[in-house]
Amino acid sequence: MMSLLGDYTSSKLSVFPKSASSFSGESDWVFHFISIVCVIFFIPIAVALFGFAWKYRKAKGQPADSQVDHNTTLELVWSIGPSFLLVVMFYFGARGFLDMRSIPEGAYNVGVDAYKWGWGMNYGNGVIHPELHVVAGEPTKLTMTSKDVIHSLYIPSFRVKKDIVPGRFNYIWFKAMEPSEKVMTDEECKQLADKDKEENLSWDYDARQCTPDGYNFYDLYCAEYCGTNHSEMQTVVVVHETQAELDAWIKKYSSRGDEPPAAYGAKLYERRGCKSCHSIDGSRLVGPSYKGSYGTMRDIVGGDPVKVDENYIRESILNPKAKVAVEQGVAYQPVMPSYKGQLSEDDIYSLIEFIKSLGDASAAEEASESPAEEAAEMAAEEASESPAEEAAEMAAEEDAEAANADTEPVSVE
Ligand code: HEC
Ligand SMILES: [Cu+2]
Repeated sequence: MMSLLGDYTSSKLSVFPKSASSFSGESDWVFHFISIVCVIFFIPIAVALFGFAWKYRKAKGQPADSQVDHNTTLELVWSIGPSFLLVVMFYFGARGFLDMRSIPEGAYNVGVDAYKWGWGMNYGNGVIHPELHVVAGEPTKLTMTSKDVIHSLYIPSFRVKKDIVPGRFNYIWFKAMEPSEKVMTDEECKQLADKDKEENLSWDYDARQCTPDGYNFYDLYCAEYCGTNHSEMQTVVVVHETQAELDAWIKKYSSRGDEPPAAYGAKLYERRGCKSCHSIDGSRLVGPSYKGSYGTMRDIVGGDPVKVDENYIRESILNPKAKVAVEQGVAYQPVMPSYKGQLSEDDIYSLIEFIKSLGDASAAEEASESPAEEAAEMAAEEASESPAEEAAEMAAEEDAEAANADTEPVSVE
């Protein structure tokens, strides 16, 4: 898990992180203007308050009498004078606000899925990654929704923040001005990543101050500080110099390529947030550990135990509420979000292979089955399902989901 602060402040005098979007100039200016006006008024008012209290105090025991008097000129001056200042504040505040609210046509769109406890940035074509990658000088629009509770996306350097509410889309836009620098070569990154792999660690953004692709970055936080781990929902924004560079980055993550499925599954496990709820060392987190689970019998709520096999894992990923796991007599909270439409069949296959690679209780009995036989079996299974059947199934599932959504209150955990 990343910990705090990659952003450097713009200067030793400033408390703000570096200003890096088209909003930050005006936002900082208005903030400083209002703060300075407040201080300019506060000091003389406070001095006069204490001064007069001292000057007109009475000795102990003397009865109080009213000093109220009226001076029309004075009252007009101190009412109308400051109201001009308020109008100036409102004008600049409203101008900045409207600018943030009017999303330019043709902005580059990235989908944002917030969940307990992480982010999935959706670049289309099944490419979903926890890091936010955008292009410098181009408007970017974020289309944001939550899978569970209310989250809040906050990019301090860009001066943008907005709540993300389950069951609806919220939008923000920004124009990043300064590209991230490539501070580590691919070679260096690879060496570090290999070392991490040996030691079973994940990439330490904070210590290295760069992403696994070698870029320095801006911080992205969840600012909904009201539940267990929102404060750990930290990720990074990388600003590419050109669209071509961004496209190349997206392509790199677009599919498994010729990587072995289990190794790719391990990456998805980190990238797609399974890691925040499932351990691979046997410890019980929000969900069951994957370690040695494959091929064992799993108790479920309101049904006979089921075998942890390909179909059960696939169903658990696409429709987690269908069978809710029980371990040592204690049922898990059914909080896993559905990944339906979010993972390709190959992704799911890779995740299954990854879970298998963490210990396979059925390895011995299945050893006799050749890979070819297995593939044939899977193809046959898929073929047997007609499109009509599938559609009916999906409709039924959606109904069930809708029913769930109705009964589940929106909680800000
Ligand atoms: C918010 C936490 C959370 C996230 C994120 C999450 N899961 Fe789960 N998962 C759970 C919980 C809780 C259960 C047990 C309850 C249930 O069966 O629905 C579960 C159950 C499972 C099971 C059944 C395991 C068993 O041994 O019975 C599988 C397989 C699984 N998840 C896979 C995944 C994969 C793959 C991902 C990432 C793509 C993922 N989960 C992401 C919480 C999560
Ligand atoms: Cu959050």
